[in-house]
Amino acid sequence: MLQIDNFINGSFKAASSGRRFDKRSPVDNKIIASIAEASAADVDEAVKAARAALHGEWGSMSQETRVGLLYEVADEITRRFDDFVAAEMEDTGQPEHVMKHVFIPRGAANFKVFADVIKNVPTESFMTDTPDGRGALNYGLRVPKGVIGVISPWNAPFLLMTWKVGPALACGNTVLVKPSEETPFTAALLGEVMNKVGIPAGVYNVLNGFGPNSAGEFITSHPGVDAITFTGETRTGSAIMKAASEGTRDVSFEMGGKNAGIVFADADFDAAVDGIFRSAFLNTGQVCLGTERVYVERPIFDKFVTALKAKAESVKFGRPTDAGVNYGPLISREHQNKVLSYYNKAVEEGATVVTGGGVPQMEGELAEGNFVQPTIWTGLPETAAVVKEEIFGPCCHISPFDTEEEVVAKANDTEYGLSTTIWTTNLNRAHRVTARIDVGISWVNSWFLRDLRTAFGGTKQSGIGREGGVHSLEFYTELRNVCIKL
Ligand code: NAD
Ligand code: 6OD
Repeated sequence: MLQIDNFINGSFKAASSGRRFDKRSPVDNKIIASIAEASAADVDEAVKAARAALHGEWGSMSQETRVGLLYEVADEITRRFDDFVAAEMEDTGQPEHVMKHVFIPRGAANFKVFADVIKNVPTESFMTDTPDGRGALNYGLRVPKGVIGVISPWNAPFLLMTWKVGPALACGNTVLVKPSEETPFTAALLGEVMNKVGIPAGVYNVLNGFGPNSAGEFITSHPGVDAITFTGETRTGSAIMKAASEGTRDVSFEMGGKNAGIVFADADFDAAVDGIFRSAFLNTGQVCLGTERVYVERPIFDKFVTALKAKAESVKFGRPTDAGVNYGPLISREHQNKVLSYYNKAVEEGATVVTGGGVPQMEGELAEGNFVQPTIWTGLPETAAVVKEEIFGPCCHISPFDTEEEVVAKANDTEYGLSTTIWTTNLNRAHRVTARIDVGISWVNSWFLRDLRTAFGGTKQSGIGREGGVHSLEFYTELRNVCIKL
């Protein structure tokens, strides 16, 4: 069976405690790997290695050499594309096309884009008048923040982990990565890539394990970790923020959402159905930007519900490697139970189940997998649990609306503020509505269309700070002002 060890100071190592945990396949729940669970001593060793790298070859490397190495990381990921696709597919159970077209290419792009950003974004400078007439030159200097703790989730493991590691390294930091316990494969593969291209030992470290009283907490509470970047659930963010308050360390948080999709009657109907189908059901609904609340203008409501139902019923479940399969399972049995409990709650709350609501009939070993049906509900009030709480599964509630005022109020009636997707052909309306919805990311006639130079993040309980483009530099560097009296 596959053994995955921690990656510390450029070497793969079993845990100093000898502890390991099992990794199960989402498609049949068989144990497919044994993972080393990092101890507090392992985390301490990684922090020391990361600090030494900052004071060693990595810290003194020219920017040109550093960004050149990051380009090589991206190229090596591309050379080993099939290995990364296979690893991520095994880990998540998601179909090959999602891996090949979104998750793995984005992982490689995350290294190149931020190498370009750090090379090309200037800092400010001011000439300052002084009473003696000689003046002073002020200029900004970006310096690395230090050792960064990167805590990642399981839903798009490689994309989300490299989205933080790419800019952190481009800015000259070193990292301790804690992949989700559910998806440790690609973080380990990236260790091989780092060694292959010659990233110095200690720059990239991977510590596997869980959250509380395990690698996650050991990293976030270690005083040698200078800042923490986290993607995951909002309540985990609260725990990490408490840990980061010791030593007043900086945090960047990308967290949960309960995002609204809004379809106006003037929308391109087919494009809107396709768009909402993707936003509600891609990756088996396990996308933070996903749309679990859909609002459709009344004149097209019935037609829209019928069209989305037909698409939801057309998916083909199975192993990602089987021909024709385009739909995968949820990540774990625990998550399947959570999603199914919401499916039951929707019925108890009086929902009309348009489609789905249960587990698909699977044959043989796949009957043990974490599959659930894409599910659509109508008829619930805005106060219903499945309309209010993040489920993180392949499901959405669809309600009709009559006015712009009404739909904006409904979209904003949530403790979250991550993203929205709006479908209309009226440009004035598009500008008006996006300006009024309280989220970090607004898509119009699209969803999850990403330009990595743009700001990414959430308002309210969906996040703290922004990453992407120059915004990543704000978090991953300290901006030092130098004032020289002339
Ligand atoms: P999670 O919060 O359970 O776990 C995320 C990571 O935090 C894991 O590595 C976990 O081991 C670690 N962790 C858990 N408790 C910890 C603690 N006390 N201290 C330190 N580390 C700890 O989230 P998940 O279930 O892996 O991911 C799903 C969630 O992530 C959803 O809520 C989703 O909306 C959110 N998400 C947000 C974004 C975004 O960009 N806003 C992107 C993807 C996922
Ligand atoms: O595209 C990204 O950069 C990003 N962070 C996506 C998040 C997806 C959430 O599941």
